[in-house]
This record gives sequence, structure tokens and C-alpha cells, in this order.
Amino acid sequence: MSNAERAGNRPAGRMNGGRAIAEMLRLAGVGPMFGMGGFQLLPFYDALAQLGMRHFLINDERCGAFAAEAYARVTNRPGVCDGTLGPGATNLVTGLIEGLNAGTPMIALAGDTNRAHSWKNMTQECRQAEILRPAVKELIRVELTSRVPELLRRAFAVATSGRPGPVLLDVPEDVCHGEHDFTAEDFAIDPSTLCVPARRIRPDRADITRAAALIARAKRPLILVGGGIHLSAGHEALLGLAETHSIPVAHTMSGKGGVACIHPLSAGLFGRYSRIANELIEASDCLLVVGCKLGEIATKRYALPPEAIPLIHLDIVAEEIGRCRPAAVALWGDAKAGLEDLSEALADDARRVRNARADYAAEIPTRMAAWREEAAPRLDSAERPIHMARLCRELNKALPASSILVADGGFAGHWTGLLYDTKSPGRHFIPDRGLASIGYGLPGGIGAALAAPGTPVVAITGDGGFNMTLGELETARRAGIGLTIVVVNNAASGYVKALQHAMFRGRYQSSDLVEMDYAAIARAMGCNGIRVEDPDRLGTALRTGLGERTRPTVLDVVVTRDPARMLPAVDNRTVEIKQGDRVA
Ligand SMILES: Cc1ncc(C[n+]2csc(CCOP(=O)(O)OP(=O)(O)O)c2C)c(N)n1
Ligand SMILES: [Mg+2]
Repeated sequence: MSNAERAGNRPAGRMNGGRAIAEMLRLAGVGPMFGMGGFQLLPFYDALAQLGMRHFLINDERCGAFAAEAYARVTNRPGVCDGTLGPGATNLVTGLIEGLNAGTPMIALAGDTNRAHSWKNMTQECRQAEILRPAVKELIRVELTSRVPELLRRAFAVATSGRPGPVLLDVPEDVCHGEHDFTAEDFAIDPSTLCVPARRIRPDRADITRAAALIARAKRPLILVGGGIHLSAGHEALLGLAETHSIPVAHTMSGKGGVACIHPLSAGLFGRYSRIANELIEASDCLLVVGCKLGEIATKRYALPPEAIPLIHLDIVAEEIGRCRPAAVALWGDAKAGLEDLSEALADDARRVRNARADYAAEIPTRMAAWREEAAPRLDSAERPIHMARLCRELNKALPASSILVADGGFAGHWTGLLYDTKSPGRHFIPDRGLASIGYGLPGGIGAALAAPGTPVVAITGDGGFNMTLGELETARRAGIGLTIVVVNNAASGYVKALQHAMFRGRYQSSDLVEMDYAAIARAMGCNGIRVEDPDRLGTALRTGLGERTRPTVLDVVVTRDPARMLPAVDNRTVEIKQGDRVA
């Protein structure tokens, strides 16, 4: 919608707060919303119906927040969710923190008590503002119906600026039900705040010059990219710098797709699990870290990268630079802008440098091929129960370049983070690494599927994570989406069981699940359900799921139940693992 159309579309006159919220969201062009009603926000729900806006009843507000979060990652526009007073609001916490830690723009609405009766033991009343405040980038309490448009403008500005994040609007019942005479001017929208990055800031010129000098001198520079590359939509700028100067790119789980995984300069995942990237880090003489916090998983519990290697850190949050590892040069700014500036500063010397690094660049596909050969017995494994590496290989084969894979917080995310290959740059792999909650897969898949209609979307989740949010299969069916859900059925809280195997010599406690047939459950819920026990049938099953356009398909994939073989490689928190001591 153009600015003129937006202005022309503005409502005016007497309306309640709920209607004013809905009108602002309509003018902002938000996508489908997710929530569960309650008395306080009913005027908002009624306005949605009257305005013909899309809103999905979700079966658990946490899943509504997850769905909105995934929606935002796919579109780079704020995802919207809501919960009612008390339990509805508190259920939002986990999903909002995912967005907070991952830097995802979101707007959440929570109904609150009628201020005429607050703190008189109203039903469902609790200190929700205090509970939710640390879960969001900003909590805005709306005290006047007349201020609804202004505060929603503020919410969009906060959600999409700097490092994006979730904003919660806490709306008392009387504000939502109360009325005000609005003018059309009240409903002004700032279009530059409706998607990320709202405003770009460039790093300091002198810092760019110092960084460029370090990169130009390096024989084995390496780019380490995190989720910030997606938020900044900096894919082209990254590829430009990497290709022009022959600099390989390794990624975190969130940064996967900074460049396509199948690109010859892609060194794959680094950190806790790695193919060749950790070795390249060790041998590097200059690291350029882009949009990455260098947290526990990325650094193998702060064992990487070696202190002696000069590190340039480009990040939109100044105070993130140097938090975990001192930076030789701090580049404070937007990832895309910073990468473009580095390319410009390095342009004159590009040809010479590219020639000088020709052998280095050629090393990456050679080493990757050697890794692939070494991993082939796992990737091609015909064993039953199915090997996780084989499942990942079949995903690589079946999913087209445009597809999106949403990965849940358990094993599913780590295995696919290591072995899944995106075929084009962009957000084609969505793991919930902000908080790494299990239970994100299914609702995240719903959000992604609704954000990208027509795009094949697959969600991969553990059986534990699936159990946690199974009710959302009803939502997915009601929404009529052709989402494919791969349930990694190991009849266990697998990561926990594998750690108990490694660290407590097989003394298992509360890590087993009962054997279930998730395909049968899916069919009973009116969805398509396929149980896969033979690895040779994975490809057909995946293609069947991708072929479904209007209903979800659950692939119940029976994988190893041996806790010694569950981890993708050695987890550096455990030193005793022997059997799993390998990649893939
Ligand atoms: C909400 C939540 N609780 C606990 C954990 C800790 N945790 C990490 S992996 C894992 C096992 C999950 O089991 P499942 O979803 O079946 O995945 P698996 O590891 O078996 O593939 C658990 C409990 C978590 N990440 N999130
Ligand atoms: Mg499991």
C-alpha cells in the first residue's frame, strides 16, 4: 500500500479502543495474527471481523507467539499475536523471549483488568506487566483510548529499529472497550517502521578503513555470519564481499543462508557442531564476525575463536561487540551497510587479492568434498531405525531451493543445522535459537507457511517438542495449510537421554517417552499421516507431504533409539562420549 493510499484509507470518528488497534494494524498492513480471545480484547476481535482481517485462533498463546515470530522471520515484518488477561498474557512469555533474543520484530497485545476494579481480586488478575516486561524489548501500557494510534506507532518503531524485537501493548479492559472521537490524522503511520531494518546506520569511516586494512593483509580471512544477516537483508552484500575477495563464509544456525549452503565458499556451520568450519577458524588469520553474538553454541562454550586471531566485529548493537571475545576493530552498524562499506574500501585491491587467495578459496570445496566422503556411510545409511544423517540427506534431496525448513529446539535443529543445505541465500532455514525452546517446530511451521503461501514449508520437530504443541495440528488443519511436519520419533527426550548416557553412564531419569504412532494421531485429527520406518521411503513421503496444498501432513519418522548415537557429534559439555565421537 502506498503512502497516499494509506492516508486515504484512514478512519475517523467515534470508535472504541479495540477498533482503533485493529485500524492501525490494518493500515500497517500486518499479516495474519495469532491469539486466543478473552473478555478484555473482544472489541478488537469484533473489529477484526468487521474489517475482514485475518486472525487465527491458536490453542496455546505460546504457540501464537511462536507462529508470529516465524511469520516475522519470513517476511521481515512484525508478527502479531495476542493473549487475554492473566494466563493468556503469561503464556506469551516463552515465544516473546524467543523474539527478544533472536532480534525478531513482533507486536503482542495483552488484555488487562478494568482499572475501575484493578487489584480487588479480579478474576485472572496477576502482575502480568512485571512478568512480561523482561520478555520484551519494550512494554507499553496504554492508559488512554485516545492514545492507541500514537502508542501503536511507537510499538512499530521500537519493534523494527536497531536490533529488532518484540513490543507488548498492555491494554486495560476499559481502554479497549472505551470510546474516543478520532481524527484521520490520528492514524498516521510511518511506513519506514513497518519492516526491518527500519533505518540503517553505517559504521564509522575510520573503523571501516582499519578493518579493510586487516582484511587486505590476511591470507586466510573468514567471515562468521549470524542471524543479523537476515534481519539486515544483507545477502547480496555478503556474497559480493565473499566472492570479490575470496573470503569463505561460515555460519551459526541462525545465520544459515547468509550465502547458500551449496555455494563453493560456504564453509558450513561453526561452533558446537561443525563440518570443516571450526578447523578453518583455527587456521584463519583474520575473522570478520557479522550480525552474530558469539554466544555459547557459536563458540563451543567460549573455546572458539582463538584469542590470537584478530577479529573484526560488525553488529547493530554496540554493546554486543566485545562481550564474549575482544574485537580488534569494532564496526557498529547495519550488516548490509557495513559489508557494502568494506567492499568499497577494499575495491581497488580486489583483483590482486582474489588471485593471491585462489588456492585458499579452492580449499573450501575440496575440504567439503572430503568431509562428505567421510560422512557418506552415515548420510547414505540404510539402517533401521533410520539414521538422522540419512533423514537430513533426504531433506536435502527433496526440498526445492525456494522451500523453508523450520527446525525445533531439540536434536532436530542441531542435526539439520549441521547437515541441511539451503540452496539459495535467505531465510530458508528457521531454527528457534533465540531461546531454543522445544515446541517451536509446529507453530513456527504454521507461521512460516502463512507468511509464504505457495512456498513449500517443512517443520522438523522432536517427538517431545511435538507432544508439547500437538494441539496446534488442529490450528494447522483449520488454517488449511499444506505444511509438512517431520516428527523425529526416537521415543525419548533425546538430547537429555544422550547427555545422561554420556555423563551419568546410562542412569536415565525422566528421559523416555512412550512409543507413539504420530501418523495415526494426525489422521485421527483429519490430517495426512505417514509413518516412515524404511529410509528408502523418506523421499516419497516427503514429496507426498510437499504435494499436499490444503492440509498438513505428519511424517512420523522412526529414528535411532540408541542414546549413544543420538548426538550429531561430541557435545563439548561432555567428555565421556565415545560412540558418538564423530561428525554426523
Ligand atoms: C521448553 C524446553 N524445555 C526443556 C528443554 C531442554 N531440552 C533440550 S533438547 C530436549 C529434548 C527434547 O526432546 P525431543 O523434542 O523429543 O527432541 P529430541 O532431542 O529427542 O530429538 C530438552 C528437554 C528445552 N529446550 N525447552
Ligand atoms: Mg525425541
